[in-house]
Amino acid sequence: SKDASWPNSPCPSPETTSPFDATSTGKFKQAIFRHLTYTLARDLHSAQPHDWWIATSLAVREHILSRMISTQAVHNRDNVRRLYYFSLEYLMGRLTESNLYNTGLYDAAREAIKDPDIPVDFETILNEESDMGLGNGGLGRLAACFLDSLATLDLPAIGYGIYYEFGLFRQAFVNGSQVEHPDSWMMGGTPWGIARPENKVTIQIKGRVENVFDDRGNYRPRWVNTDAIIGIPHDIPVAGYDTNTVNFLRLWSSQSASEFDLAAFNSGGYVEAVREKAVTETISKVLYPNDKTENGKELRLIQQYFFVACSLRDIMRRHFRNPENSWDNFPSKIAIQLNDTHPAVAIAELMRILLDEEEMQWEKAWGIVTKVFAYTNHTLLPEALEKWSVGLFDRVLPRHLQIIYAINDRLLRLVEARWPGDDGKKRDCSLIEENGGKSVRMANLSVVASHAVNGVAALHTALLKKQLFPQYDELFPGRFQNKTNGITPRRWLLDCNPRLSKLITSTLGTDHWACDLDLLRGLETHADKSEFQKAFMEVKRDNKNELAAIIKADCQIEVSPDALFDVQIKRLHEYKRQHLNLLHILALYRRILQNPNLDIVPRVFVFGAKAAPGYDLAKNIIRAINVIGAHINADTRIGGKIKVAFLPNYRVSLAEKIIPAADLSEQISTAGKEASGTGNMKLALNGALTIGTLDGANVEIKEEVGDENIFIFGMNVDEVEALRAKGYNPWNYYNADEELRAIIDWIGSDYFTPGEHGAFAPLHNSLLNGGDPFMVLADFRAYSDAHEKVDALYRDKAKWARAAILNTARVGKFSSDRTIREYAKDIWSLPAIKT
Ligand code: B1N
Repeated sequence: SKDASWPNSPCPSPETTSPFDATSTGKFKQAIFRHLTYTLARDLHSAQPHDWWIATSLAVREHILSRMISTQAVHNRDNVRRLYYFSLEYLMGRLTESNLYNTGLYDAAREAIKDPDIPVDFETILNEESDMGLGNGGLGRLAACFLDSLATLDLPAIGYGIYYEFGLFRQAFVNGSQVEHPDSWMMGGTPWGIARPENKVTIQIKGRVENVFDDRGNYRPRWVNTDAIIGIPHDIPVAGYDTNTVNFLRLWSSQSASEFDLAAFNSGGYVEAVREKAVTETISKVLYPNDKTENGKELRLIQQYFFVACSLRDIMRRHFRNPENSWDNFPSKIAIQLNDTHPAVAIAELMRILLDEEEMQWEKAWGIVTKVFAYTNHTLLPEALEKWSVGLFDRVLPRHLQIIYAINDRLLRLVEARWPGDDGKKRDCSLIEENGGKSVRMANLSVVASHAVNGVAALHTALLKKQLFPQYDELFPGRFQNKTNGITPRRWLLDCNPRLSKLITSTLGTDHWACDLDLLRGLETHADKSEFQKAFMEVKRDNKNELAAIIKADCQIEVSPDALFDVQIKRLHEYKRQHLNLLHILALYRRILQNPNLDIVPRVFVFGAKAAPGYDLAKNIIRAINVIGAHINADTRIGGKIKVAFLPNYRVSLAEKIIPAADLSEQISTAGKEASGTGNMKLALNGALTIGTLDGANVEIKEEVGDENIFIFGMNVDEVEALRAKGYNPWNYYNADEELRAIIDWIGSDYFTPGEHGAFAPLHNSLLNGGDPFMVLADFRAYSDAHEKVDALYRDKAKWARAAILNTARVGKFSSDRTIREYAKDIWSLPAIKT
């Protein structure tokens, strides 16, 4: 199968190209000092902790790069089929530690850092790294877990996205309110991003379409008067765990193409020209911080188009530089996965290239497009389904809008053939929404142009077919499928919880569980042994002590590891119902005040959550938790039985500290609203029990861990729908439940904010007069009852330990390795390539 004429042959082996053998402590140490001197120009006296971090990172990086070069050489030489993952978000977290683990160099590095000439310890060095926070939440973190699994499974894959100069904002609290600060994660340089100016591409935007016909009467539109934008790729290597495969993530930064606009320069417009340049460069400046909230901003559409247009050019360059390749084998070499609709404009861009530049016939072009693209839907929430007003779309991408109309014409003809005269079906299927000013429905475009569409958990996929797209499920039978999300067991157990990892490895007698997570089932037989229970809970206690120190440092709150750590960590959103958690905290607080001898298990309520900067109600909920929490923490009457700690600036690296220390995992969304959730999987894997609704992947977690090892409460999807149909009125619950009424009145009073009237009026109002859209009141009593069961089980140390162990033992299904194997087999037809 090897093509000797291909220039990269023969492939050099890593052993011959690696500049040094970093596997020994001595060699690793040499590399650190070499980089300190010759890359950073520092000596031992001037080196700062940040320099030691860069030098350490560069020492692992050279090891990884030699493997990246050989992996890519084999992929190119053998002209392999590749998966291209298109995502506007990658929530990578820190890279140095995970790269050390994945390459097996962790111990060598830790030993090397013990050198007396290095004045900082290993942990301090690793803590120097800023999170690479180029995502909002679950969707962006899923992309990062997928990259880890793709490389680990030796699958040829490249991620494409934007090299945002500013990732998700840093969060601080001022008087309990969220304040946003820019996340300048690149400041001081990052050793993991490798600029590739030689692979820059130029793309076009805006302008207008001239309707021209060629001499045979064929429509040959010309897209003219466009603005040019240059994209510069930056590659982040992605090393698989325990394998030589190194893939990469290619992120684009924007540059102005008009740098040498001599006309402007000569006419005295120099400053204008440079200002214009700055505007173009804003495209890759900042990640939009809106998790599922409408934006519809022009810059966002430009970001989307910019990165997919650059990426398609890059894919074409790679394909056509092999003389054996042509458009005919393009779909057999290339699979593109759309991470939600954010990159869906790629569909129109590939059609434009094929029709206008390659002058291909429509049917052939459409055949290529539908073979290449597949689409993952991540939400059913109507406010998160992307729609672009036709006017805006026309201004930014006039030719693409024409093509979308042309796709729609053919689609509506298909619909007419299938359901003659049915205007309702046409309205449902159309790519254009006609109500309230025309707009383009990106999800409809994505379904129509993809050969496979998937939801991210079984329940979500069922609802996708039954509620969101029943018309397409009928029109395109078999197109919809489920791919339940997963998490990488490397970052989310092996790296973040070394104590538990060590215990698992010594118990199972193998460390292979990190790439075959079903092996954790081997722990089931130990779940009843008191020795093992003791060891497991000792690990948990040590992790809780570590988190307690962070809570002390970041929140100035003293907490005890004897308390039950009750954790809710996720974006702040009404549907996730952090306010339901708050109602329960207030109920407990009130019960203790009314009965100071009340015998409850002491609890620490831990929160981590960022609110979208423009989402006022979410910000009000943050303030309420902080202010009410501070009041409770300061109340000496309750003897420290409950504490509330809202950790600021929740992010991947903080999650890695919280998750190993959690006893209870809050997954309490209104049934039908959370597509999957992935934090639920991370917490269960680390031995936390879930209190949750039958929503998203909670349903499947329950199936795996067993009914006795999870606390399910509240309405299911059918009950939510039935109640909504019958007419939901929160006042009925308010009036019928004395305790609920008291705590809601309490929130509505100024008790917690003396001198400040109506501080929590937005929250209070949303629960009552606002109609309580996420049915918090309807689920309150069931939630409170479930917490009593939690309390009872926690008192029985052996029973709790058993349940916690069985959670860890039984969630192997939720490895992203399993998820990626399913995508590779059912959607991508992607074989592994060992290099
Ligand atoms: O995607 C995750 C799921 O586990 C979560 O349940 C789901 O809420 C999350 C617009 C989104 N869905 N939609 C988004 C993010 C950013 C944005 O601008 C929507 N995120 C999810 C992984 O499947």
